[in-house]
Amino acid sequence: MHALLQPGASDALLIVDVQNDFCAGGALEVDGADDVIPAINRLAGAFRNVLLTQDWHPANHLSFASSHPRCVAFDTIEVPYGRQTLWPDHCVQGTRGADFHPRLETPHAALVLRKGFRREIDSYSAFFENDRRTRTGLAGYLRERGLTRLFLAGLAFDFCVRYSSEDAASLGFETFVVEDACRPIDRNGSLAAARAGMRALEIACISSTAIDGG
Ligand code: VGL
Ligand code: ZN
Repeated sequence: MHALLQPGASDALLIVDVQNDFCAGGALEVDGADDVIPAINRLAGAFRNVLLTQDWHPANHLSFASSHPRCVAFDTIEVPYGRQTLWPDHCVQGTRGADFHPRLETPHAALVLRKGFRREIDSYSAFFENDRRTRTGLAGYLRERGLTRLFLAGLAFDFCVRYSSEDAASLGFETFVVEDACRPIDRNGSLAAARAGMRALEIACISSTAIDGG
């Protein structure tokens, strides 16, 4: 029997993009997304420090296939910072699709970090935008608050959770991904690539049952 992880004062739960557009009936629906909400709510109850990310795009965002006349969703194109997957319009600022799922229960969340709000840069990671240079400020926030261990859950496992966890680990945070509280998009090998990328950085993929109260 392993000892349960005990969330403490220097631990934070980062809940990634649990928004209507990634959930059932949403514009970029992730299979099974709604099924993780009870686990995320339980986890949130076990942490004193809960932070949320919110994908938050302007209507004509560069990551939208609709912004590129000859492209369709899930194409990849070259943009000034490298390759970018194109998505259906999703999480448009101020729309219902960008709202958090109504069954997400995180009244004690301390921070909502919005990302992807610059028209010309997408942002999967909660730390660096897709140009890999523009910082969101999250590392400074965590350090200033003395939060050294980060647990991630949410959507999608192979995009925003993956890149957030990889950046967290690279920046020196002790990083855990609560895999049963995530769901992947799983397109064009993205799930296998995510597992390999996370393994290379020795990111611990754990079950919520390994967390006391989770
Ligand atoms: C995401 C694709 C586009 C995510 C956000 O939250 O994983 N994926 N925007
Ligand atoms: Zn997005």
